[in-house]
Amino acid sequence: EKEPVKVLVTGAAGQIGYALMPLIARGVMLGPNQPVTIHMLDIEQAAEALHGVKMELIDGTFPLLRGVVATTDVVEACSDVNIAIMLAGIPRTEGMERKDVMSRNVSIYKAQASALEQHAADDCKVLVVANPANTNALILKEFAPSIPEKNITCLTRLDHNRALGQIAEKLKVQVNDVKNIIIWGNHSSTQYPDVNHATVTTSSDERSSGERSVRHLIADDKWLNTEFITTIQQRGAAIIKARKLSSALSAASAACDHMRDWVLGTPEGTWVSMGVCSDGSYGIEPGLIYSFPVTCQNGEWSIVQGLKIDEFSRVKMDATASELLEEKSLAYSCLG
Ligand code: NAX
Repeated sequence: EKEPVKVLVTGAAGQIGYALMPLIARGVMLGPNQPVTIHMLDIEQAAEALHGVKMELIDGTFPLLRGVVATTDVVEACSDVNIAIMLAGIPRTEGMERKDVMSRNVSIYKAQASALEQHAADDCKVLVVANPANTNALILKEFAPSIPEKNITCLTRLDHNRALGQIAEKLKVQVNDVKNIIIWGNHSSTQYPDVNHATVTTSSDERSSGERSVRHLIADDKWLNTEFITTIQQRGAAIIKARKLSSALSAASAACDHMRDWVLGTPEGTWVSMGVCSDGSYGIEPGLIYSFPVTCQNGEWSIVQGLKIDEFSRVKMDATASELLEEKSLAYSCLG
């Protein structure tokens, strides 16, 4: 039998953690034949709640779940983990300045960078979900220089999935038949959801089956260039408005999709969006954590090359890159 994979979930007593851990324990993230051990980390004030979640995981009698560690000790939490899902964060509450939110969050990532660097397994793959996701991942990368850059990513798969969902709804097709959307840039309202290369698999009884471009099928350029983009950019806010809580089940599901594709590979001919360290592709400043279209194979992602970028896209890709540069300098000024 396979050795269990150790998965760290930080901020595990929170909302996303509650939706995510049963998926991990059921094999949704790493496959139905892969045993797992879950390391849950949260802060002292959440210790009791964290213990409650541990009790529920035991009560879930998940066949793949070989152990649960619930701790407030970051060293114990990070020890030998192969995968780290970083949900820990402090939400922005009323009256809090953007700088305060940034400061409190990036400090967490600076501290946890060292713990991961010293105690995680050498090949540990890191997914930062907590906001500001790209900038938290950037700080983690910069303060954990011995972790290979390629092992540090942030979540934009939720935005990617939201975009697939909107196109499927518009065309009344199955979401599974839509692919190759791209989320460029920051997981924020400046992100650019790009459908220029997206396709829909069409199959019918009349011997005609194949891939048609989304631009061709949705002839309404105005909708694609305005309403579609803002719907995706504002989807998180729309969910908060409706639920009075931020996205959790969809975020947990997207985190599983991100890790599964990274570890087990993307299907032939399909790419996904991941926030990864820029190598300068598409003119994006090297070193920024920016969301690109990627394919994954043998546990490694690579940025899809050679896509044609029109003027409309260029402007939007640069705007979200500028925001990330500004966040980076704000983060450094907070860390002093
Ligand atoms: P919650 O506030 O429910 O949970 C966060 C948890 O982190 C809390 O239990 C808190 O005690 C814990 N925590 C705080 N500081 C910690 C520390 N230093 N060490 C360990 N644990 C610590 O938030 P939740 O709704 O679960 O969201 C988690 C994060 O994901 C938030 O930052 C949120 O903004 C972000 N999101 C990111 C998304 C993405 O697509 N990238 C989408 C969903 C979500 O909004």
